[in-house]
Formats: sequence, C-alpha cells, structure tokens
Amino acid sequence: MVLSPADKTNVKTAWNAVGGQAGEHGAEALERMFLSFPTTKTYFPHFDLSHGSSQVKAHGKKVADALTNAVSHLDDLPGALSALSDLHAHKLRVDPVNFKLLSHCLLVTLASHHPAEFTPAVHASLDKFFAAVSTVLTSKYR
Ligand code: HNI
Repeated sequence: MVLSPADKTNVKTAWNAVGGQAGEHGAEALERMFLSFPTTKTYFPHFDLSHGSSQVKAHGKKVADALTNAVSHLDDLPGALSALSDLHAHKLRVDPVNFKLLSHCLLVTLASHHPAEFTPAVHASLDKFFAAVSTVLTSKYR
C-alpha cells in the first residue's frame, strides 16, 4: 500500500480538520465497530462496552494518538508503529479481518463529522492510509 504525495497531503488535511477531537472520534469509531460488528467485542471481554463507557473513551484516545503519530510518520509507518505491531500480532492476536471493520468505522466517523473535508479524493486517501496502518499492525503474524 503506497501512499502517493497527494494521498499524504489529503491525509494530513483530514487529520488537521480533526484537531483536538481525535480522541472522541476514536471512541465513536470503536462504538460504531462494537455495535455494527459485534464479533469485534470478543477482543474486549474486560471492557465495559456500553455507550459512554470511560474505558471505550480512554481506548479511543489511545487509538487516535497512535493514528496521529502515524500521520506524522507517513514515510515510515513500519518504524512508527513497530511496537504496536508487536503487540497486536504477538500478544493480542487480533484477526486481520477486524482491521477492515475498524477502518470502515473510522471512515464513517470522519465523514459524519467533517463532511466538507471528506471529498471523494480525501476518502480514497484515508482508505489507503488506514489500509497501510492495518498492514503494518498485522504484518508480524507469521
Ligand atoms: Ni488495537 C490496544 C491501536 C486495531 C484490539 N490498540 C491498542 C493500543 C493502541 C491500539 C494504541 C494500546 C496499546 C498500549 O496500551 O500500549 N488498534 C490500534 C490501531 C488500530 C487498532 C491504530 C487500527 C487502526 N485493535 C485494533 C483492532 C482490534 C484491536 C481492529 C480488535 C477488534 N487493541 C485491541 C485490544 C487492545 C488494543 C484488545 C488492548 C486493550 C486493553 O487495554 O486491554
């Protein structure tokens, strides 16, 4: 998954629009994932997954911060996400299909909060970005 220079610009533009709401968007994307794709809840048996859960809010912030870091390192996603890649592959063992589900929910969340920025071209670039992040996080499984 190679991000073109235009993709990188689009991703940065979209993430700038998110600004300080990244944590809230992360939590909303998680809530959407748990509601729309309930099998994803099996990875979080130790979490309170109800609406407004402080655990989901805190986890949404962690996911968002990781994405913010990735946006700052678009030329070296494997390096920026190396520790997280180890965690997801070796410890959490999240089935890779789930990354597509979370990516979809991240896109829906961004589209609903930032319709002006969410042009078809930005949509496509964000899709590539989430696919690139997902590839890195699932690259050490085997
Ligand atoms: Ni994920 C922990 C980032 C996809 C299940 N995950 C994290 C942490 C970050 C993170 C950051 C916290 C690490 C730490 O504490 O050191 N996860 C991301 C990102 C993506 C992603 C950026 C994709 C965009 N994770 C997924 C998916 C699932 C998932 C698709 C399963 C459906 N992640 C987890 C679980 C934990 C986790 C489970 C541990 C939660 C906890 O606190 O116990």
